Amino acid sequence: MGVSVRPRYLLRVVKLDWLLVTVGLMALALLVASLIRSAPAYPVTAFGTKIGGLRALGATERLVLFEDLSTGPAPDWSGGKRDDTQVGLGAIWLATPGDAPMTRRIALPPQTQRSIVTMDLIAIDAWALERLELSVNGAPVLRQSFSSQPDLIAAQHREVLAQDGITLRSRLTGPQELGFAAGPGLLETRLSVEMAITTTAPELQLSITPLPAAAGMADGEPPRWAIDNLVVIAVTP
Ligand SMILES: [Ca+2]
Repeated sequence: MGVSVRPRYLLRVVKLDWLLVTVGLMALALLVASLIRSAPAYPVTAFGTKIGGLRALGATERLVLFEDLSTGPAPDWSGGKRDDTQVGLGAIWLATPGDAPMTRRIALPPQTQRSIVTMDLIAIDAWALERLELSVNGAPVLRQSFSSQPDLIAAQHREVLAQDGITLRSRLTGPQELGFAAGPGLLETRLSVEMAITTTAPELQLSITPLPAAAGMADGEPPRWAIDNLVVIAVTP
């Protein structure tokens, strides 16, 4: 009896191993395929070249600023403070108070013809469609309302204000709990902005101004927000 059971058992073990090998190979093939797909050739857009999601500098491009706030001196925004108390958010530049605008002048290298600016604006905790307005050289280019309250998420609105010489695109990520207070409606939403700005001016002025909700809803305490990952690239001849 034992002799007749043993081969069947062995056969089953061999079958199981092949199944594992096959699944493993399929997983490897899928991984390789996804790696190949996510490593594009060199797409050149108004916002520069990205390779595998990372920004690559061309021969005529110079990195003016790269601020993830994890190291380096405090940036000279007109207000705010560095905050690294929230693991999920990492180091950010937190607006204080939340209803005060923040402005900054950034010197550009001589002969700059175009600058490319990327940054994240982060709406923290309780937003009820209040807005952040981004301005370049004094002209508003983008207004975005935020909320992580389930009944208001769909009403978040992006308003792009066309300005000569400025190409802009933005993307909302979240809401997602990243820090500060946790609870329903207290999640964080990240607005990633990319701008290509045609400019021969010696400096670039960026402003972020908090605005009330467009619908004129009663406002309580101004909601918290932050800036992160500011990158400025200058394009010269
Ligand atoms: Ca939160």
